[in-house]
Amino acid sequence: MLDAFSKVVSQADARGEYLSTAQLDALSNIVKEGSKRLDAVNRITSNASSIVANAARTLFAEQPQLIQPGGNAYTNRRMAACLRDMEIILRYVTYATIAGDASVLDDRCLNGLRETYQALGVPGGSVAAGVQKMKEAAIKIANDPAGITPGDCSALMSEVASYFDRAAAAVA
Ligand code: PEB
Repeated sequence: MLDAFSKVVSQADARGEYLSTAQLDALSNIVKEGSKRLDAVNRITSNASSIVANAARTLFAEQPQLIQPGGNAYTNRRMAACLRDMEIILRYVTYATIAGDASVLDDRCLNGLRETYQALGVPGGSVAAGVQKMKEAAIKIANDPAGITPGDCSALMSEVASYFDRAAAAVA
């Protein structure tokens, strides 16, 4: 598991080089813009259960076969497993966001997930659709200008979006 800093260190060390000016500038920017990152993660984390519940509700409204007999969220056990999976994915997206690097998401959540779903018969495309719904809700909450010092969060929001997209692409 790497963060934005250890990633650069490990890349430079692999080449036996000092950090480049471009690398230092990028890290400097992460420090300078750090409060935005902390605020975004804090907002997503504090709204995690509603992000998951609303995304699941919309997913089941769009794909009602999932909650009908034979569906992958039919029975309380499968429904609980589904909500838990969405919660796990959201949690790893918040870890990647605070780390500024996708490796924690890749290594601890997405690695082998597609194969797991294939083995279980869980439709990966439906999981991906649920992840996209969480993305929309999380960005809306994190990017809300209300009650916060105004600033440009577009780069951070596209970074957050990229972690959700990465999770969706890993299972779709
Ligand atoms: C991944 N999910 C399930 C299982 C595992 C995961 C390992 C099998 C064991 C179990 O049931 O607990 N676990 C999960 C994860 C990590 C992990 C992401 C990462 C670290 O350790 N059903 C649907 C939707 C979708 C869904 C499409 C969006 O209709 C998910 C939610 N996951 C789902 C279901 C099961 C499951 C298990 C239904 C249970 C499948 C079954 O037992 O029939």
